[in-house]
Amino acid sequence: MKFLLVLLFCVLQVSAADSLQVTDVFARATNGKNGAVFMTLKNEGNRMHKLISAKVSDPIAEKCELHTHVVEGNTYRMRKIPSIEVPAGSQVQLKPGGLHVMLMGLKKHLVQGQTFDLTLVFGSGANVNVEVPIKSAGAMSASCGCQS
Ligand SMILES: [Cu+2]
Repeated sequence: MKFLLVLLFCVLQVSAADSLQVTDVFARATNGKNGAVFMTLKNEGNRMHKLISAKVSDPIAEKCELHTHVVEGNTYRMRKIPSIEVPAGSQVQLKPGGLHVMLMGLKKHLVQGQTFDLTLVFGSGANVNVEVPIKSAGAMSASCGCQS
């Protein structure tokens, strides 16, 4: 019985974020007030993961928001969304012109070649820390209204 409880505890522990892989993380260099972070979220588990917020350490930006792009007429507009869902067994790409983590109120420029730390917060309560490399301003497609 005791063994079973220990086993159960272990299963609960690993189910939080271990089935989720965060890859291809990057931000684009900017001198503007806002920046954007992109990545691929891959869910190899058997239940949904939901990204509900993100955090950066104070000196970088005032806050982070989860954004998507919607088409209104001929223009792409960013819209704040409450969460990004990653269904079991699938992957979701955050990329220029689509979903992204928005850095609001940048307190310093994002300089190509530098990195910063980002914490991804999931609905399960799991926090995943990633290091974000800063790529050139036009990295991966140029058609994004993410800057300023
Ligand atoms: Cu945005």
